[in-house]
Amino acid sequence: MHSFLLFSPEVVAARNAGRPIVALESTIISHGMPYPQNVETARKVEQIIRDAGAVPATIAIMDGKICIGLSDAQLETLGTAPDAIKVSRRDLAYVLSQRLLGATTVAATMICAQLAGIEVFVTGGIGGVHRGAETSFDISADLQELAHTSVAVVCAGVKSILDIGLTLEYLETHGVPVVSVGQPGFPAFFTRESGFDADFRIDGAEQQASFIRTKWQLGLKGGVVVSNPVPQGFAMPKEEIDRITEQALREAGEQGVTGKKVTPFLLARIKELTGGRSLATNIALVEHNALVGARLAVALNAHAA
Ligand code: PSU
Ligand code: MN
Repeated sequence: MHSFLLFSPEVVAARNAGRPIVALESTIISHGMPYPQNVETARKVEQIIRDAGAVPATIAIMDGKICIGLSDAQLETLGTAPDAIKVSRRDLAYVLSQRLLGATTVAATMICAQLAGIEVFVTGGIGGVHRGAETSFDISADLQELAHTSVAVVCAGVKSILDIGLTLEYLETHGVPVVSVGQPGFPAFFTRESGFDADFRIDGAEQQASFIRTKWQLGLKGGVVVSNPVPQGFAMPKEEIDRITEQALREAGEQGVTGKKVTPFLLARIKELTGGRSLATNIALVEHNALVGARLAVALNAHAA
């Protein structure tokens, strides 16, 4: 086993017993939600996964180790630390070797999950091609990771802070299948529809598992996006989120926000501009993704590799 990995007792027991494990990212805790809702949500999501018959493994970088599964105290540290570093593929070796506190993005969590032998990962939204990427070159490393790293990522689509059409084009170019659950449409995080269809609608966990296992058995490395819309009743009004997104994007441009700061800036501004209402949507969709991800992990575990 990789010397950088440190498994929690719960995850060690799950591995020994061959039980299904679901990875969870930590940037959503450190940079995606305010305290204390971030820590409360992290715990709730872990419990939803347990109740559905799988074992949660929240991933973060601490004390020179890739921690696979965090204690309550570690979750609290991540949720309150002002200096947690957002870690994507580029940052991983730096934060590990310098023994800094790191919260993993979708890209970094996929890398760590693969190292740990975990096939399913649950998050809120993935990164993508930013609007104006033709001049900024701002394309999330999450997409390259999906191209190369064989982990299924359950999410609620991508936010309309991004160019959703270009994000789907990019995924197609790199051979990353985009599955939708319960509807043909690819969701847009706060809203159930983006105006684009996913590639394949597959509603059942068993059928999703069969598809994903077949892809990997064919030697087709790389991820699969399993997009699950926010539950009805928790979605935000489209006009409101469109208006607020435009404002947040304008402010990011005016303030010269670039690089890895762009996504956290936009997420925080949207939360402020919705008066915190976007947070309830965010929590509801992550919880629902946890259920879908746990069921998928259970089904994949039954389809031996
Ligand atoms: N999109 C969201 N919520 C998030 C993120 C993206 O709707 O919390 C986080 C995830 O950790 C994702 C990262 O992997 O932001 C992408 O950042 P960037 O765009 O800098 O690659
Ligand atoms: Mn970026």
